[in-house]
Parts: sequence; C-alpha cells; structure tokens
Amino acid sequence: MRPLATRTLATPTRRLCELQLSSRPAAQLPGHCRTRFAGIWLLFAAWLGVCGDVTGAAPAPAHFPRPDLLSSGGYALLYAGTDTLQPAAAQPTNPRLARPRLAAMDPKVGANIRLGDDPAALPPGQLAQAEPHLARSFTDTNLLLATFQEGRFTDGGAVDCGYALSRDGGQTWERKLIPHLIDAVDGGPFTRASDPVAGVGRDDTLYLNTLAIEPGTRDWHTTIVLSKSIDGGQTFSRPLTVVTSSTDLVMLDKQWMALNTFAGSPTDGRIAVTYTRFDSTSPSIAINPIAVTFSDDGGTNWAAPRTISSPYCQGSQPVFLPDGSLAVLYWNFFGGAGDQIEMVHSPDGGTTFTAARLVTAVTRFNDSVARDGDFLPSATTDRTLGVLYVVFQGWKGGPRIFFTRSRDQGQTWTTPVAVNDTPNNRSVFNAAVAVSPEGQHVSVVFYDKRHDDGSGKWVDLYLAESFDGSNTWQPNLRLSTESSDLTRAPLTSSGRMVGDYQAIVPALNFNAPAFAIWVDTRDATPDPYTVAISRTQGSTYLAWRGLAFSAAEAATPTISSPAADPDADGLPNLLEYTLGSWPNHTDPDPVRILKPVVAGEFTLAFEDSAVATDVEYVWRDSTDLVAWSEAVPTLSSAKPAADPAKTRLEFTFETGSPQRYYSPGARLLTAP
Ligand SMILES: [Ca+2]
Ligand SMILES: [Ca+2]
Ligand SMILES: [Ca+2]
Repeated sequence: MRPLATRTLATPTRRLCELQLSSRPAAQLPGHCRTRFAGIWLLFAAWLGVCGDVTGAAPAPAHFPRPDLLSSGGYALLYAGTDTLQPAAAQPTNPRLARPRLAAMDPKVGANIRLGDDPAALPPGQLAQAEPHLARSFTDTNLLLATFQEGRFTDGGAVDCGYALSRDGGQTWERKLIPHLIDAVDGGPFTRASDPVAGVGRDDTLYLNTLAIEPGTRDWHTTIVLSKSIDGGQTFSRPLTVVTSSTDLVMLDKQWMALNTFAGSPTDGRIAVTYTRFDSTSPSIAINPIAVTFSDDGGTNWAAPRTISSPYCQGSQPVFLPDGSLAVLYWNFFGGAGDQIEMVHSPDGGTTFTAARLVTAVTRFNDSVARDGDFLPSATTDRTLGVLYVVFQGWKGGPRIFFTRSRDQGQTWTTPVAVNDTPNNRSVFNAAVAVSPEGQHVSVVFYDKRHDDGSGKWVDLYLAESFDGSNTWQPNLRLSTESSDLTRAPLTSSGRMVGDYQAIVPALNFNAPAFAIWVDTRDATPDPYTVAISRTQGSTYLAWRGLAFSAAEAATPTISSPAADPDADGLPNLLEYTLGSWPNHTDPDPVRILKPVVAGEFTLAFEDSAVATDVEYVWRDSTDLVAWSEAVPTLSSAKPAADPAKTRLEFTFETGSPQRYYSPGARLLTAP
C-alpha cells in the first residue's frame, strides 16, 4: 500500500485531526537605423558631453476550515488513518483505447514534450507525478529547471520530488530524483516529499525547494529544505534546512520560494521562503498563519521566521519587486469579506511588513473531480516597473480564472476580470501566471474542461494571453494536444491529484518562448509535460503608459506623453519605455560612449527592450547647443544583449571638426 512509509501514526494523527476539527476551528532599429528628422528630440548633451570630452484583521472564525480545504503535502498526512481517505486510483492497463481527440494547435504552440520516463526507484503502481513547477535561467534562455512530486501518495506527499533539466530550450530533458532527500531512495533523512518549487539565481545557481516529511515522535514532522546546484545541475547539494517544525504539533505546509534577481537592488541575491504554519500547540485553538524567512548567503543561514498574516491563511506567494522589496500574497479564509486574497509588503525585503492589503474577495470554486488549487493564487511581477500580476480560480456565474494587477505595490488593484473563454461554464482550475520582463505580455495557463465528454474527467491545458499588460485578452489557446483523464491520477481525500498548482515561465523575447509545465495522463500514468509558446506581438507605448502611470497621470499629457519627462532625468517617457527605465525616478545614464574618440570617430552604445517595435531612434548634433541638425550614424548595429530581454545597439558617428554635441532621440512609429 504505502511501500515507503516507515510508520503508521494513526493514534496521534487522529488526536490532532480531532483537535483541528473541533477546536473552531524592434525597435525597428537600428539595424537599418532610419534617422528621420521628425518626432521627439531629446537633449542628452548635459551628460553626453562634448565629443572628445567623453564622460560618460479579521474576527476569529467559528469553525476551522474543513480539512479538504486545507493544503496538500504534509497537512493531508494528518488525516492518514481516518475515513477521509480513499483507495489509490486504479491504473488503466490500456489507456490509449480511451484517448480522445488530437488537437490541431495554433502555430505559436510547440510540441507537447514529456519530461522523460518515470524513475525506476518509484514503486510499481505509484508512478504519478504531481504539482509541477518550472524556472528558467536569466542568462541562458535554453536552460530550464522543472520540478514535481514523484510517486504521489493518496494521503499526502510523494515518494520523493524529482527535477528535470533542459539545456536545449526544452527539447530534451535530463530527469532525476532530488538526491539526498528520501531514506528509501538514497538514504536521505526524510520519508516523503511534497510541494516542490524551482528557482534559478542570477548567477545560474539552481534551487529546488521542497517540503520534506518524516515520522516524528507524536505526528509527522515537517522540514522545508533547499537543494542547490552551483555546477549547472551536474550535482545538487544535500538539502539545506530552511526551517523545521519546532514540535510535531506544528506542521509546515505549502511553502513557496522567491529569489531576488534584481541587480543593484538592496536585497539582491536574497532567497525568501514563505509557508503556512499549522500550529496546534494550543489546546484551545489551532491556527495557520503565513510565515516568512530569508537567506542572504545562498541558503546556509536563514533569518528567524516571522508571522506575517492573520491566523487562518494559506497559499502564499512571495514576489521580489525590482526595488528589492518583497510582496507576499496569500489566501485568507476568514477575511473581512470571507474568502479573500491579501497582500503584505516588506519594503526591506523580508524583515518588516505592512498591514494586510486587500487584493480581492473571492467566491471559491472547487472542481468536482480534481483536487485543485482553489485557494492558491499565482503571482508574479515584471522586471522594470514592478507591477504585480495575480491570477486565481473562483466563481462568478460559473468557474472562472480571474486576473488582477497592481501598479502601486498592492495598495490598489484592478477589478478582477475573467480571462478564460470556456464555453458552457465548464470547469477551470489551477491558474498560473507569467509576465514578460517589460510587463506587457501576460500569459496565464489553467486546466480547462471544455473538451470533456460530460464525465467530468477530461481536462486540457489552456492559455489566456494579453499583449498589452492585461487591458485586452486574446482568445484562449489550447496547449495540450490530447485531453487528460483525471481518473488516472491518485485519488486523495479531496479529489484526483494532479497538483494544487502548475507553472509557466514567460517569453523573454521573440525567440525565447514561454514554457508551461503541467501534469498530463495521456501515457497511462500522470507525467510532467512542457510546451513552448512563442511571443507574437511586441510591446506598445500606450500599454506601457497604463502600467507606468495611474489613470489620472495617464490622462495628463505633461506627465505621461512620450515627450514628457516627469522625473526630470533627461529621459523622456518614450526613452524610459524603450530602455526599460522607470519614469518616476532618475535613472543612471543609459547611453554610454563605447569607444573613445579616435581619428574623429566614436561609438555610442546602449541596450533597449527587445520587444519594443513601435519606436525608432533618431540623432542630431550641434556645435553650440543651440542650432541642431540631423546626425546620421556611419554605422549602426543591433545584437542580442547579455540580458535576453534587451537588444544591444551601437551607433558610430564621425565627429569632424569643430567638436559637436550629440542628442539621441526616439519617435513613435504609431500614434499613442
Ligand atoms: Ca508517471
Ligand atoms: Ca524621465
Ligand atoms: Ca527615469
């Protein structure tokens, strides 16, 4: 039955269970560099210098949430031995006989790729993967790191967590179990594993964050661990302890990891881990607030955990913002509006937190067949403006995948909009969001039952996509070429387990596509699959204006027009947009002299957004800063920058005599 469980803990489990239940509870550039003398001219002479002079709370609830509304992983183990459990799913012997539909895919959608075979270490009959997550390198767009539960138990957790690494942009994957974790696999310290999260640091250190479970003296004992690889995935460290239960009456659950990959921000390189702390140490009331800890040394040492939410929360999502501050979103079961998503903000990246800010109230939706992430929002940010983007499943006249965003660090949020166009109110669940570095390409994946035959067991992976920062949404796209039969997944007490979450990483430019990961059952047992989704539209100034400015500011041309420079840093908004800088504070000089002036020639270089195709650069020069004329580069080039979201531009000018000032400018190719 449970080949790798070393102990049955029925008695304390039942006690704790009862306690819980009863205690209340292109830039078109430059390549050809059209230097039209029209449009918006920008004066950079002040810092560009003369050529040749180069410088360059809610009330306590009446009832504790039902166990089926709490999370997966460790917590479900609390109910082992009770009658809430159901037998394992039968594995069909000839599943292809029942396989429905082969989809014709949109050309932008790549092949569905299975991430390798089930590991030999898994017991026969326990070959289900679940709960996949995915991360991607910032420097090598072909490097992808996936992780997922391996050998899901019906009563919580898995035999192990596994990972898969691709070095060729998702075409082939090398798949292994996370080493040094599980006793029965390779002598590791733990018995089961769950809730895997992948991350890649800016230095390409690979991180796998796991909830590890072992029998304790009274109940199951939980430890959140971090495995890391500093050799590109050749080897992973022994698991580093992030935080461990102080007592078996405290169960850690549903952790999530965020890496600060924003160079130059005050907490650059910090790893933050949030989790739910199910605490039954008080005989009168059990609580489950969100807690946070962080490490500044790659996971060796961790800050003392602190509680950051009210007592009855779950589903935390930490997100570092470009200024190094930390947003943590989570679900509050007993907020002022009942079920609601909240956010706390830590300006110092994890030490001090604001009071909770309401994101939105939610009417919860649960799929009838699948166990799903009905209280797990998915959150992310862009890499320039620090807008927060959040998706979640809910109910509004039917099952919906909702989207909301905040451009002011969670103080105000847009009214949630449904982004699925599923006909007939068919079920949708397990939403995950990714957003492009400049913030305009928003990709949301979710399970969708629009192709179900009425049995309720068939799901597909679908995509909702916006190219204008979520102002408008494209028609949903099918991503899975075949429907998956949920009844091939392990049957937990709260439904068929393909996972409480899945994931997507964003496209980084037109050539580095987004990748979604999900659990698919087409090959008899649940398996992790990925699919690439190409970006097909660039960004626009208009959408940027909506993300960078409030509605009032966007309606004020002196603040938000392309030529305006509200932060008076010499960069008009149009260049703030293409360069990916921030229009509301001074940015360092983005245009640099690349080569010193020699023989009457010099080269200017800078990097701009690889997806801004509605702008062209123009140049002019002057000998006296008064009279200006068009300056035509003798040479211009555009090539990929070290940052895949950027293009490196170079313009070479002949200076002649006398000395001249040069002023780069840009103009919109389309009217705002
Ligand atoms: Ca499998
Ligand atoms: Ca400016
Ligand atoms: Ca600025």
